[in-house]
Amino acid sequence: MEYTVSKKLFTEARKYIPGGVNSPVRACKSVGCDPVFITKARGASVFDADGNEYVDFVCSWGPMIMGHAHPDIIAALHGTAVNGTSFGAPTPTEIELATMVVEALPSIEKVRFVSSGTEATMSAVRLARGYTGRNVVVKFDGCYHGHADSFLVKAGSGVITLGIPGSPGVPDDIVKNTISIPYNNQEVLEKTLRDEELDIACVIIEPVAGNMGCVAPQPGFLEKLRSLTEELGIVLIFDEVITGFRLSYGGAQEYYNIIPDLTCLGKIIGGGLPVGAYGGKAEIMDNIAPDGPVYQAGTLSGNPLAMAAGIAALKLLQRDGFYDELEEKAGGFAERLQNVAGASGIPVQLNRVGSLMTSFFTSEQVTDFDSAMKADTDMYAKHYRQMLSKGIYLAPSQFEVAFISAAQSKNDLEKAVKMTEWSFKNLL
Ligand code: HOZ
Repeated sequence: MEYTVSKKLFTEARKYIPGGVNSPVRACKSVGCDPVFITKARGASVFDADGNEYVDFVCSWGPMIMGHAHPDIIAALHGTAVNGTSFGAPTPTEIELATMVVEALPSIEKVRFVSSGTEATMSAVRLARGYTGRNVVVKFDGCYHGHADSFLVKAGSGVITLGIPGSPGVPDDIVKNTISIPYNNQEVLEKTLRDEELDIACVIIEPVAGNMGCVAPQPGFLEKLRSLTEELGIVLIFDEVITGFRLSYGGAQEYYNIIPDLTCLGKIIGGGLPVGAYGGKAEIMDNIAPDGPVYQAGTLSGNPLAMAAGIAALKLLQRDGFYDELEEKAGGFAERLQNVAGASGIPVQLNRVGSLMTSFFTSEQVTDFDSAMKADTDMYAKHYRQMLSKGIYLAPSQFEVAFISAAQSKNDLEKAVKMTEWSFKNLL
């Protein structure tokens, strides 16, 4: 494949944009190549500036669960845009989307829209602090909740991918209010939460970790977390930016039947447009301004284009059997990949929950940050480049997730299996 135009664009981008990108992982540093610049996407495919076509397993980091440029979402956008694109004022469509979100997510009685997942998690933590009058946030090593100050302690996604130490730029006073503990470790969890001196306001978790690669909660872990937080009056926040409307229509909380106090959602509720939301028990949500004293605001919050795309997207996800079909497709695909790995002799741990999966290049099970870090990232980098060269677009990091979408056809997945087989043969 030729990447001449993308290479030129990257040189140009680096003159004006730090690192040539607007979000670090996509610079492809950890996979040892330059990024391809995407110019178009349709269904399961993305196309780069050189005209190369790829089967897309990034899916805009999750929200393109229906594939790209779905006609219903595009029609909703056209229909809305002609009447104006931003008012900074209430609109009827935000009530419609809010109602859909409240009806879908078991934990949400009231919801506030924002413009990104980062804004959602940042605001949810502020709310939990305001509600409890306490300061400390507990998170889990390798989980990523966006780039707000409180979360950049032992964070996943680009922070692990680029091996960034600590949190330069984040004041010590903020870091000392964040405690990061191992995922899936009930003993440390209980000891930490029961420590009365810690003044814990909330625990925030990705109920399925998706930013150290895909790591499932072990049986009993989320249950333990819920019962302890309930007993101790600590606000439990589920960061469902990846899992919301993806594992099931009601997200991970419906999938595992664990109801948090607050939930954060991201771009999937905007059909891929810049949207986030946080919601939960009315008793907690009523503390947000203007009803309560906890401040949070935004001109683009509830933006009409994002609301219209979100309503169209969620309507598509309401189709009977949608999530069962996605599960079957993802399960079949994972099984094929597992067989390919087995036959190749390459050490691979394939972690999958629903339509989220990661192939870790390691012989040990991956259940937390430390075991994820044992993966051979050089091998992943080579695999990434080989797959790209054969038209398969994977996440440019070992510590992200591959997303299965409704748009990927049997042929698309078959192609990915064949190319994986070829790539594994050429890895050693
Ligand atoms: N942190 C995102 C993945 N979990 C990557 C965002 C992006 O580069 O768009």
